Amino acid sequence: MFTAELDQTIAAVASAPGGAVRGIVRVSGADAVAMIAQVFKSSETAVLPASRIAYRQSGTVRLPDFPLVQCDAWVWPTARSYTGQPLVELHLPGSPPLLECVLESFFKHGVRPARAGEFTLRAFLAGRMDLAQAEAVLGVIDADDHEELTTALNQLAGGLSGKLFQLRSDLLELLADLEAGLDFVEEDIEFVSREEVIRRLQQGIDAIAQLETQADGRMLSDDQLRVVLAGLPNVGKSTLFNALSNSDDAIVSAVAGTTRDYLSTRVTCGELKVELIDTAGFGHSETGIDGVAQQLGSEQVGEADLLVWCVACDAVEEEITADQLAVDKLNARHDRVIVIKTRGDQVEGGTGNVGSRSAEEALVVSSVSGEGLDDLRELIAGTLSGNSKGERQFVGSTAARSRDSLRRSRESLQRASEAAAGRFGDELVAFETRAGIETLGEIVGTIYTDDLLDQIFSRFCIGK
Ligand SMILES: Nc1nc2c(ncn2[C@@H]2O[C@H](COP(=O)(O)OP(=O)(O)OP(=O)(O)O)[C@@H](O)[C@H]2O)c(=O)[nH]1
Ligand SMILES: [Mg+2]
Repeated sequence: MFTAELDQTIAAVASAPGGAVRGIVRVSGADAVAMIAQVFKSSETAVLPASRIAYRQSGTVRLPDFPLVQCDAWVWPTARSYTGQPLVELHLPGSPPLLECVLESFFKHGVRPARAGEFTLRAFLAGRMDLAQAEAVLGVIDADDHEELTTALNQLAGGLSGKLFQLRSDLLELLADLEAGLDFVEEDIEFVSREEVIRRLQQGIDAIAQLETQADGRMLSDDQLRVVLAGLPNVGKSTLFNALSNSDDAIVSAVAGTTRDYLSTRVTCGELKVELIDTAGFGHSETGIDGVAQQLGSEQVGEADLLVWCVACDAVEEEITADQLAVDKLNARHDRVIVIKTRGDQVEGGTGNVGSRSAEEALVVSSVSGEGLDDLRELIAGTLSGNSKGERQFVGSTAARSRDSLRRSRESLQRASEAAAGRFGDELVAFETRAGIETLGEIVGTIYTDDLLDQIFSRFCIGK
């Protein structure tokens, strides 16, 4: 669908929708410069050499139903532009009807409306940027905090692409050595020893595994992670919910069974944004002890990415027994449960008399004094991100798309390594290595399909 239409000249409003001080109309394609002449008249007399890479001219725009409008034209007359083809931007007062009218006059002269992401798609197809960088353009536009913006800008600058490029070129070198050996198989010349092949494959596998971890971490922060506060009635879950979210949304009272439904809010734990959920105390529904089982199977518990089980430091004997029963059941169903001790200020030294096994080493927090709250945030972030610190490499969409490619590439290299270790023929080792390299190529777009391009660029807005 895409590649055939590259010779068509396209145009769109490239500035944000709605009124603004400045508005931009962008035109790209072989006829871009000629098209501008239809509406724009430069007020400058000097004739610019056609060889210029880029220039700006001030002038006016003439439109049927408008008085003359002041306008600057930014012109990239050669392939050395964002899109890799002649490109012009008209910078005008940002009035939507004016911008529409300029566009209309282009469309009348045979220019086609640009599709979502089509300017960046052209940049990719012209080799001006790779796929990971193209996605980073979207990452920059969509970033909603400083960290996301930094990640996207790094990816746009080629941080991730550079790593992948290095990885691919190391593997290509290995492949060349393997294939050279295949050519001389009769002469029994070994260009690279088996040990060396295995070592270099392992380097590749390790590098990919590292990228996979980063892509996984990135996915975690993109999908809202659900952290559920659970525990017996009256242990201080709602108070903790309020303390962590700096709010007083949840109703708190000394009467056990205060929270009947659940509440949720977004909080930041370390580097992660999570959805924090306050639930009703276990075993306090009208159904008595059956309530524990019911709540274990509840939606909130079932869909939790992490359960923070709260035990009060000042719990009494029978509460401790009930707590141990409930937490054992929970542990049997969930692999992500952390136990904490609440109401830490209620007992001397803060450690409390909680006798249950699961709480022995537990973090002590107090929503009243604020003790342990920062540690709890860190503990939540650490548990959810598998303690994978380290800088972010991926914008979310690239991470989502790359995970599968990274995994398949690593598996191919693993098979290559097993073949090398198992004294299979070099052909097989070379075959799997080549497959691994090709799969890696999907991430930067050395290899792509129209479907993949459609999927990526249709998420852009028109004009980008
Ligand atoms: N001293 C002290 N009291 C606390 C703390 N956290 C909660 N409380 C008190 O403990 C009681 C119960 O608190 P809630 O937050 O309602 O407990 P809950 O676990 O949500 O209770 P249910 O919704 O009934 O299951 C209230 O009287 C709170 O004021 C704390 O850190 N220190
Ligand atoms: Mg509550």
